[in-house]
This record gives sequence, C-alpha cells and structure tokens, in this order.
Amino acid sequence: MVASGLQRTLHRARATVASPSRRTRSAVVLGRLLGLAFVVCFLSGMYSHFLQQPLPWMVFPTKPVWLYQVSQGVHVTAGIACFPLLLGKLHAVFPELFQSPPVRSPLHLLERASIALFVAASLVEITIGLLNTYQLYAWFPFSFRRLHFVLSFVIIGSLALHIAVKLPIIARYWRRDGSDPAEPRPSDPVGPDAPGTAVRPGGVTGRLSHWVDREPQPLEGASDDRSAALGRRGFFATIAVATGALILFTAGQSFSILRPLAFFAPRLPGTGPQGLPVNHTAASAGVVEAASADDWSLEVRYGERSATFSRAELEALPQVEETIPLACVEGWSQSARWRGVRMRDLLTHVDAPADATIRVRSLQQRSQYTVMIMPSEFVLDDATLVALELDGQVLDLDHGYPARIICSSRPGVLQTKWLSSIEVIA
Ligand SMILES: Nc1nc2c(c(=O)[nH]1)N[C@H]1C(S)=C(S)[C@@H](COP(=O)(O)O)O[C@H]1N2
Ligand SMILES: [Mo]
Repeated sequence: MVASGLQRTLHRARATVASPSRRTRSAVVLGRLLGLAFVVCFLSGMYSHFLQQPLPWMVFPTKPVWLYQVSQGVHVTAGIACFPLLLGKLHAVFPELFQSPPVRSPLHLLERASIALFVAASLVEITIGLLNTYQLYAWFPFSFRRLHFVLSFVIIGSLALHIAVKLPIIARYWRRDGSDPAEPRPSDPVGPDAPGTAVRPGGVTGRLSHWVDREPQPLEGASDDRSAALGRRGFFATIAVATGALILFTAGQSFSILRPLAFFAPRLPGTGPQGLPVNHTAASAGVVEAASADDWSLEVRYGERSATFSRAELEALPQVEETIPLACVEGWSQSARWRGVRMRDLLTHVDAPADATIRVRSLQQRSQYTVMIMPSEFVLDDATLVALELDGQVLDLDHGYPARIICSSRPGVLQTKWLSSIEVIA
C-alpha cells in the first residue's frame, strides 16, 4: 500500500515537472559540454596543484612563459562556465529525481548514490572555486587547495562511473536526429539487449543496460510539437547566453584580449601600484619596517659557503630583463617587464651546482609565503630572477621591494616577495 502510494506520488511528481527542455537529448548535449569542462578543469587543476606540491619525480616545463597563465586562466574560466551548464543539466534531468520505484536494484541504488555524490561534490567544488577567485576563503579552517583537490577526484571518479553507466543513452542521443522518438526508430537494434529498448517489467538480466535502458522513456513524454521545440530552443539559448556572457565578462582577468569586457572580474588588471594588482600589501604582510630598513640584505647560502648582498650590491651585478606574467591561482594575471639578477648567476657566488634546488625565504613571517621551494628546472631557467625593478621603476614596496622572485610558468603564490634568504638544499 505504502509502496504503491509512493509510486503514484513519484509518477505524479514526474509528470508535473515534465517539460520540453527536460529531454534525454538536452541532458546529453549539456552533459557533453559539462564533461569537457570538468576534464579541462581537472587537468589544469592537477597541473596547478602539483606545481605547488610536486611529487619527488616530477619535472615541469618552464617555457613558454605563459604556460601557467593560460592553463590557470582556462581552469578558472571553464570552472565559471560550469555554473550555467550544471544548473541547466540539473534542470534537464530533474524529473529523474522522481523515479519509481526509487530503487530497482543494488546497482541502481549505487548509481543513484554516485549521482548524488557527483552533483553535491560538483556544486561544492565550483562554489568554493568561485569564492576563491574573490578571495573569500569561507571554508577556513580547511585548506582550500586540499579540499578542492580531494573533491576533484570524487568528481572525476563519479563522472567516469556516470558516463560508463549512461553510455547506451549517451550513444543513442549523441547525434541530433530531429525526432527523439519515444518509440524505437526502425533502424534501432531490437531485442532484449538493444540499447533504448523500452520497459521490460520484471525482466531481470542483472546487466547494467537493463535498468539504464528504461530511463529515457518518461523523459520523452512531452509532445514534440512546435511549441515544445521552441521551449527547447529557448532553454538552450538561455544557457548559451548565460555561459557566453559569463566567459566574456570574466575571462578578461586572464586573457588580455577580453580585458575591456572584464566587468565581472574580481581583480582588474592595470590597477594597483605600478599598474599591477596587489592582494597582499607590505602593510598587511607586516613587513613594512623590515623591507624598508637601510641595512636589509639578501643572504645566499650553499652548505658552509654564504654571501650577503645589499640592494646596492645586487644592483651592481649584471642585470637581465624579462617579460613574465604574474599569474595568480585565483585566475587574474598580468604580464610585466621585470629587471634584476638571474638566479643562476647569483648562485655562482656561493659555487652552487647548476642544477641546485633552493629554499627561498621571505621577510614575511608565519604565512604560506614565508618559505618557498624552487626545483632545479626553474633555478636553471634563464628567466628566473631576483627582481629589483618592475616596468623600468624600482619595485614598489607592495610588489616585494627590496627584491622578489620572478619565475616563468609558476603560480603567483610562488613568486615570493620581500626576500630575506636563498639557500641551496639539493
Ligand atoms: N611574501 C609574499 N609573497 C607573495 C605574496 C604574499 O602575500 N607574500 N602573494 C603571492 C601571490 S598569491 C601572488 S598572486 C603574487 C602577486 O600577489 P600580490 O598581488 O600580493 O602582489 O605574489 C605572491 N608573492
Ligand atoms: Mo595569488
């Protein structure tokens, strides 16, 4: 009794929420875009994560100089585009919430649970990612990066399972065929194992395709007349416009070509001291005194050997100039002309080996910026500088005066400001 009452309720709910935009084809089209965006975010996210926390065997490319800038720009832009795509997808599959019976088999339960996990993890992931671009670390005291990293595996894992389970439906609705038939088309394979075969009540094959096949039927309930087609088109147009507008109005923070349109970008390039944005000022980092002290010096150490350099002594060394973008994990980036001492050259003053790994310290105490490790591929690179000047002027105090690290294709968080020491550790 209770069971059949529940089934009736579920049926009614499902009929109530049926609409032309809620069709399997819509779900597949949006799923493709969303799947692509998730994979792009996952790969670029892994790149960013391991640059900051490399495994011992990892070696990273140092060129082109814009590699990280583009990768992280794509990461954040694709992540933002996921909002309308994911909401659209959830809209399209909403009736699936009211399947009856709610659970048909242990496998079906597993599949529904994995989708619930997938949706929840995705919503949390893109939300904390968006908050991060606005520097709102609301999930404190958790580490944003760790949570974002762990959730990405939950998402990719459940996405792979989801795609595997839905493969017959995805294959069937991959192409637009105009008819989206409720009945199998004449060209469809028939028989108990054919994809898309209609409901087979009571049939227990134990195969994934069995309970998956039954799914499209109710979604195709809406009549395929002109107004339904219009409704569908309106639905897709809305998502397309929302996605396009979001990309157009935020991507300018990462891609200079869209700069004039960056209305939604949290940080506007071209602002800040010397025309470069600043998240953490010298005052907020508590380094104003130490960084402007006349007796500041940079200590360079290799085992027993050490050398100290005042700002004037650094200026007296051979200077090189490099145009390198500063690319924050938050998505904003900006290229600038940096001038200073090449790291490789500086290390020769303590006879360090060419392929040294170094530990860099900042005057800033007790923060994630206090210590930064730089692997040898970056130490070796021509474009890695102890920078003293920015766009032809002495580095602003907020940009790391007296000296900061500038390095090609590494996240902004590793571009340490207000240097105090450099130590060869391997
Ligand atoms: N010592 C120190 N170095 C630092 C930072 C900082 O807060 N303190 N910020 C880092 C970050 S997150 C980025 S993106 C770049 C540029 O940050 P800024 O906007 O704070 O200058 O510098 C990096 N170097
Ligand atoms: Mo950053």
